[in-house]
Amino acid sequence: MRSNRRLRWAAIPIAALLSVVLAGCTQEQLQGWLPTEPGTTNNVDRVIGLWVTSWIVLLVVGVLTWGLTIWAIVVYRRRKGQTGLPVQLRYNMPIEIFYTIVPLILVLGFFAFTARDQSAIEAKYDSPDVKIQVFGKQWAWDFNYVDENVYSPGVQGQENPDDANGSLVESEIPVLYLPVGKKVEIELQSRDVIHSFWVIDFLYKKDMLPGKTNYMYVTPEREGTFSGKCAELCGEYHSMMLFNVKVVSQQEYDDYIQSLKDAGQEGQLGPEYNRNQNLPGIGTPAHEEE
Ligand SMILES: [Cu+2]
Repeated sequence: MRSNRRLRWAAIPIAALLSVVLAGCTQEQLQGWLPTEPGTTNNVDRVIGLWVTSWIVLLVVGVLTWGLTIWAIVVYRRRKGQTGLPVQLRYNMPIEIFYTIVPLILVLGFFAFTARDQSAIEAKYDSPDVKIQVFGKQWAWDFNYVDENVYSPGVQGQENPDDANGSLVESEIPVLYLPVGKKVEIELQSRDVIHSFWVIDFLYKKDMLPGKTNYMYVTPEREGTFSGKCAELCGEYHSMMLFNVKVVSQQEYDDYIQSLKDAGQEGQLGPEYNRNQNLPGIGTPAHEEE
């Protein structure tokens, strides 16, 4: 009974401490240090929710497990004068059922919530407002604005000569413009090897495979400039395969499209520029519609 009372007295300061700690959480901590802000796209909050909830569940399991481990070590430690093995416990059915059922529930739970969120994030837009086609290539990106029939070819990032840390010249990095609040379909293809299209703040990346077309569906909901990278080691200058996504108002988007037209960049950069095109035995990569 004495330890019970001691526990109760300990519970009050622990609860107080916990509420102070949680109340003092920064936004960064509340979103589990994910590199974005809530509401950046229609999918970001869902990803943050799954990530943070999973960590809370795992930490609770972890604290219980560490607690029981330490408790067993302390309470059942070898005392002065003890020899031989302590009493061995086997075939304890309640414990065996417990540690079979609980992990099963955890794994099924993580699977179910992941599958639910994944199918929501991957849901196809039947009538997207904007269609973009992206080609990954060693080591840059080509962007086609499909509806407006204009394109923006990317060149490899250029190292900043004034910076010993090897940063890239920001103005040379390929830029993809997207209008805010619009349903965007992004078609992903590769001209040579496997790349991966990763917009960091969107908390989403998808592989670009030669000869295979992938899609991502996203509605950007916050204006701003967001960093993108190739997320699949694709050769010597993989680290320079950067891009920026500018989420802008419809007006700015239209102005940008007009600037591409003014620059004469009408038409589309198609799969005919794929490097694997000319290898023996390889025909035109199938341009899959679905
Ligand atoms: Cu790459």
